[in-house]
Amino acid sequence: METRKRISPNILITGTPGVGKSTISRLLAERTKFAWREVSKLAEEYNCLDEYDPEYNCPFLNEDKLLDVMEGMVAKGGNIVDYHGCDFFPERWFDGVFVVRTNNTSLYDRLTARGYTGKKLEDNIQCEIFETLLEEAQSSYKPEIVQELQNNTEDQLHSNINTIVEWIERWKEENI
Ligand code: DAT
Repeated sequence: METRKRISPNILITGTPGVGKSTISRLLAERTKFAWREVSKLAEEYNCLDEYDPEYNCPFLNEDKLLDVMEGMVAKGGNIVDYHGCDFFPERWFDGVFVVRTNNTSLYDRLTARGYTGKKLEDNIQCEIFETLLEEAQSSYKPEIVQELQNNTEDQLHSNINTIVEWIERWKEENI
């Protein structure tokens, strides 16, 4: 089947919890008028959560059901998809994948402020140290569409928004 070209790109914002995905997605959605798709919220809203995982104190995501829900949303482009995982989305959904990164001390402070403790805190810090999401993105999407964004400071936050806005403008010049 021939896939119809999108007139606006779909963007995936991924990374360890606490790196700043929602902050970036919210500001970017305000600037671009793209739709911000918070996968965790969509999963709750559309009942895509299965039984409880006692180890992490959170429910399992029913990925197939979520993908069915999201397929229609992403079809036309102009979406910012925000999630701490990226290997289960269809590769064809995304034109640009941005992996947000934060140094250990800042991430520790942000997650502690969020109330994370013990194993949940340690696992998320390890996830960032081992570049788990970066590797997941690099193994799931073409390398030329995957970009890392350091997001430790307010200055970096604003420059990251500008980087993505400029990327969107370039994509439009090259694709429509
Ligand atoms: P995520 O959606 O990846 O879990 P978030 O957007 O909720 O992360 O951000 C976690 C916290 O960090 C939140 O209190 C906002 C803050 N934050 C995000 N980006 C930042 C930045 N560049 N500089 C300082 N604080 C930032």
